[in-house]
Amino acid sequence: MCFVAYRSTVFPQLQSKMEALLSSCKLFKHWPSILLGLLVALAIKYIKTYRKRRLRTSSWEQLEGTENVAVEFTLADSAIQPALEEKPHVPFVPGHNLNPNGGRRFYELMRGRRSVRAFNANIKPPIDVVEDCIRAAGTAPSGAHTEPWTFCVVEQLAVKQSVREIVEHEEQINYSTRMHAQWVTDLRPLHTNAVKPYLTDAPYLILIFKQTHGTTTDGRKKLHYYNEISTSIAAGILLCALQAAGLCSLVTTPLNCGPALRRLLERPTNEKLLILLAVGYAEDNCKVPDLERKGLQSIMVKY
Ligand code: IYR
Repeated sequence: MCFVAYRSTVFPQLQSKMEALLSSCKLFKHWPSILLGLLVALAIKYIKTYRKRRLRTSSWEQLEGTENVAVEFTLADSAIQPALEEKPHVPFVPGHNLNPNGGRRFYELMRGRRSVRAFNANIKPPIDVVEDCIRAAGTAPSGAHTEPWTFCVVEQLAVKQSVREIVEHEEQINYSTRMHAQWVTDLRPLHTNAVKPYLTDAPYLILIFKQTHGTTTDGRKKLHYYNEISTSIAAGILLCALQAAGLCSLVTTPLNCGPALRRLLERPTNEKLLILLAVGYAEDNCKVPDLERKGLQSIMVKY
């Protein structure tokens, strides 16, 4: 407005020309019909989308936002069957009565968990212990009980060496170009860098894959709802189980390494690497950062 007012005092002829142009403009003359047209177009679009949904013609992108696996579903409502067998529910068997000390004891156990980056390469925990921990992880809740996870346990040195090569190659690029200066600086107190001896020293590497979809018993694509959150919960339970078994671990999420590691382990394309864990015993004289954890008052809000 100010601009027009200023210009009008300077260029009165220009102002009158602009006014004539505006009053002759069809857009201004016919705005009620244009508005009506737009509303009709929007209504048609809405009806079309609604009908598409009714036919269950949807893709993973619509259902899962960022999870980029394209799976088309074109079944009419009547042909859709649940992926799980529809059976009568069974009585719930409570595991234990309330143990008032259970939470405190579990906290005492878990507060001792630290991310360990230096592993004892000479002492290997029994595989049965690792297997029990993975069994525990497999008890995690999952979207529609789809159990959308795969735990790859690597103990062969040659495979660990290949994992290390892939990760170190990418981490060189991550630290030098992909991670911004603030990120690299924030990691300085943790003493991390692109060199990862723990990938070959740790007796076990556990690569946790989320399955973006599965296959039904009759060979159809099976939707894996909330596969990332479900697999992350399973990974959390695995960390607790490893801690309970007296094992040390390191959670890593190697940036840009997923596809190469998936190919190395010959996993199918519906599996995406979520977390790589190094597992074993800490090296003698292992040091960890001097960190504090937030207290209850700053992580819990009561209503
Ligand atoms: N993935 C890199 C960098 C890294 C990132 C975060 I965030 C950490 O908490 C620790 C490390 C690495 O493993 O070195």
